[in-house]
Amino acid sequence: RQLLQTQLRGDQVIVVSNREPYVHEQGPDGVQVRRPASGLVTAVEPVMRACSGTWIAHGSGSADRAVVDAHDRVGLPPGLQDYQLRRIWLTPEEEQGYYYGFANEGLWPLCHVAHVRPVFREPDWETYRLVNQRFADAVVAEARSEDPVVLVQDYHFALLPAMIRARLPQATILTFWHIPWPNPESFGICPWNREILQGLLGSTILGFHTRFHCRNFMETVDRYLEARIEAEVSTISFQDKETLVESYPISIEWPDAETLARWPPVPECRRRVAARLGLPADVCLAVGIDRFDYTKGILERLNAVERLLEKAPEWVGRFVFVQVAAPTRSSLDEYRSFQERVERAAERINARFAREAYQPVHLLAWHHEPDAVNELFRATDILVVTSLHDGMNLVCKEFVAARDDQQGVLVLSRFAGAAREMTQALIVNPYHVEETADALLRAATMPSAEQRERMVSLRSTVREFNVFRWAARMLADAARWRLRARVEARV
Ligand code: ADQ
Repeated sequence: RQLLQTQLRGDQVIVVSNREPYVHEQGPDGVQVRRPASGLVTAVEPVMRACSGTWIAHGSGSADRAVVDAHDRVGLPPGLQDYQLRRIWLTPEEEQGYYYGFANEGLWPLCHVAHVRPVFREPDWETYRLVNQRFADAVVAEARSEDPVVLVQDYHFALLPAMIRARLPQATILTFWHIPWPNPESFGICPWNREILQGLLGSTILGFHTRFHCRNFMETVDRYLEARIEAEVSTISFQDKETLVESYPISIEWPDAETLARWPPVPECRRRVAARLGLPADVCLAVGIDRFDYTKGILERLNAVERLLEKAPEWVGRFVFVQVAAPTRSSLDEYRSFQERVERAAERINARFAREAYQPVHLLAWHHEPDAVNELFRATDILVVTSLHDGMNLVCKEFVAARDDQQGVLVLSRFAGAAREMTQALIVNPYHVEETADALLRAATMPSAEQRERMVSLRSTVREFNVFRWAARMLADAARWRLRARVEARV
C-alpha cells in the first residue's frame, strides 16, 4: 500500500469502470448503501481507498438520482469516503445497447468462448461507442492536468483509451481487461474487431491476468492490424504509439488484524450456517459462491454433486452442497434460461436424494453482503469453483484469506486464471463430471494435516500477491514509462 502511495505522489488518479463501488438503493426505511457482487469492485476498491482520486462509473441504484448526487457521501462507512465517485447516469436505451447489448451479449460470450453464441447488433455497437464517448468526456472534464493517470477497467470500455488519448495525449492510460482474451479466430467473429483493437491500443499499458491472454491479444493484433509487435519486450507499436502488453494477476486485499478481530470464530460461523439451513450434525459441507452466470460452471458443479451421491451412496445424508448465486444480467434471455436450468437441476438432485430432514442441495439465489459470504467461507469444509472460463476468479482467493484456521479444501477449475497460482488446490476439468466428483470425494475425506499443508501454502501465495501488489506493479511500469516519455521529450 505504501509503495502504491509513493508511486502516485502528486499524480491525479482517475478510475473508469461500468460498475460503481457502492450502490444507493431506495429501501422502505430510506436510502441504503450496498456493495455489488463484482470481482472488479472487490479488487479495485481497496486500491482507490489507498490512493484517493476520482472514480467514474455508471449510476445503477434505485435511489433518486438527485438525492444520490447531493448526498453521495452521506451514510458511507469511513473507508469509502477516501475518494470521489462521479456517476454517469445512462438512459434505459443507452444501458440496453451498451451494457446488456454489445458488452454482455457480444463481448462477454465472445471472450469467454463459453458455448453461448455472441450477438452483435449495429445499434448496440453505436450505443456502445456513444457511451464510451460520454465517459471520455467525463474523464476530460475531471482532468486537472494534461497528464493524469487514468485507470480504465474492463470490456465495457474498449474504445475509451483511444478516445482519451485523442484529447489528452500526455495522459498515462492503464487499461485492465478483467476477462479472458480469446484466440484470433474467435475474436475475428466480432464485426468491429479492428475498431476494438485500435481503441485498446490508445492505452499506455494494457493488462491481462495471464501471459496466455497477452499472447492471444498480440496474435489478434498481428492478424487484424498493421502494427509492429516486439514479442520479447511485449510491446505493440501502432500509428507511432507504443503500448506495453503485460500480465498482472489480480488479487484481493489481505485482511488486516482489525478485520480478523471482527470475524466470529470458525465454529461459531459453522453453527450459525447449520442452524440457518437446518443442516444435520457433522455433515460435510461444500459451498459455491458466484454471480449467477453461465461461465461459472454451476450446472457442471451440480452434475458432479449428483454423481458423487450416486457413486458413493454412503454420503447421502452426510454431504450437503450450498450454492449462493447472485442474480446478474437477468433481463437477458440467456441468463434467465440458465437460471431456470440450474433451478431444475437442483430440484432433480433433491428429488432423488432428499431424506426426511436432509436436503443435499440448497440454492440461495440472492445477493449476500460480504459478511454473510465470509461466514460461509469460514463455515464450509470445501469451496467449489468450477468456472468454464474465468479471467482470474477472486472467490477462491477470498476463501483462503478467510481460513485463518488453516482448514478447508479448495476445488478449483483449471480454466480459471487463478489455477496458475493456486496449484495446491484440487485442480479439476469441470467438463469432466467423473473427475470433479472424485475431487469432491477426495476433499470430503482429506485428512486435517493435508488440508493444513495445502491451505498454508495457498494462504502464503495470496497474502504475498495481494491486490496492492497487482496495482503497484502496474503503476511501477507506468512510472517507468512516464519517466522515459519525459526524457525523450527533452531530446
Ligand atoms: P466476476 O466474474 O464478478 O469478476 P469473481 O472474480 O469471482 O468474478 O468475483 C466475484 C465477487 O463477487 C467476489 O468478491 C465475490 O465474493 C462476490 N460475489 C459472488 N457471488 C456473490 C453473491 N451471491 N453475493 C454476494 N457477493 C458475491 C470479473 C472476472 C473475474 C476476475 C474479476 C476481477 O470475470 O475472472 O477475477 O473480474 O478481475
